[in-house]
Amino acid sequence: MMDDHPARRVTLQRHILESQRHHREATGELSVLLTQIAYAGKIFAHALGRAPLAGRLGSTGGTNVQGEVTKKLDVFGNETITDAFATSELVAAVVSEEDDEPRPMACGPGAKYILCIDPLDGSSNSDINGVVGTIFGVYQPATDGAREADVAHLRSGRDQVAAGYIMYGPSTAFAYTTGEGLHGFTLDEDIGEFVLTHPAIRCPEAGSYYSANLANVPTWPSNARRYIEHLTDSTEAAHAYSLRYSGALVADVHRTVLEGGIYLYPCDLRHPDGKLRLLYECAPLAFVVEQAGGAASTGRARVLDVPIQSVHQRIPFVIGSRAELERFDAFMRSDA
Ligand code: FBP
Repeated sequence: MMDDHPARRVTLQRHILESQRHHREATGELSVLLTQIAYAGKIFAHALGRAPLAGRLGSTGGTNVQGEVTKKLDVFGNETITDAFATSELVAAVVSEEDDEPRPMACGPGAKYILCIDPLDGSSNSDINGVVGTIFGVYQPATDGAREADVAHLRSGRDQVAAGYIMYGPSTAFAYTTGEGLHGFTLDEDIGEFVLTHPAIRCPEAGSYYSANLANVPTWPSNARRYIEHLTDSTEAAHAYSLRYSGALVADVHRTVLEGGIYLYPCDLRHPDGKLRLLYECAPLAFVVEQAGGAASTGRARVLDVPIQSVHQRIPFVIGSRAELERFDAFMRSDA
């Protein structure tokens, strides 16, 4: 029940600063960094709402390093978030889905963070006024403290000190973790502030929704195919399941942390290593969902334990309620 006097509401900035107080060693840099991501998110939310009016729909005519058609909004989102850090001295480099290589940021010695972003998640939804999102992971690789952080020192998703997503839907949602639970905010456009609406989100232990591109099932590994057959076989499944697949990972994960269930993108014939990217899609969402009591797996390993080998590395990705993940992993271990 929200207290109606706006002054009493907990804004994102206040929430970040209050959690900073729990850390004597904190310098405030991470707090400013998170606030800066939220600021860029507000700018992007506004631009998304006006995109059809501002001629920002459609593609640029080019492709990105992934070989995907680049949308004008991919570029705008990427520039908006990267520009927010260009002169901040907070971030040594930005790794983005839209850039071939990490972008070094102007920074002084000791910039200890690497920001990894998927500026426009669900880009296939962007021209049809569908839900899209932004995903971010803040990594603090081991450094000797003298030099700034180096992408080459990133080891795994465990190097993250913060992660989250912004979902641009009927309302704009911001969810983040710094390792002290998952907290959700809603943009109050009247006052231009993200306000706490979903404190300490807990992902239900099990759920009735599953999300997957079923068109790929015929070329999934046989165990994963067996798992989906099990889910959709009412005589076998623990309970009835319904399919929900929005085309935007952020939206499917947001529903899953709030209502339970499972999202799957295993490897398949077109994506032999999986489709989704470890550094700026899978590892940030794995950190987020684990902080809400859920889990994330490749089918063989916990996503946060996967060693980082390249900035655009892809992995098979399954995420959601703990009981659903345990069941999926059991199928992947079994001799189907
Ligand atoms: P983008 O970041 O390029 O949008 O790619 C990720 C994504 O669009 C996810 O949001 C979504 O769940 C999935 O890929 C959809 O893939 P497919 O079209 O193969 O089902």
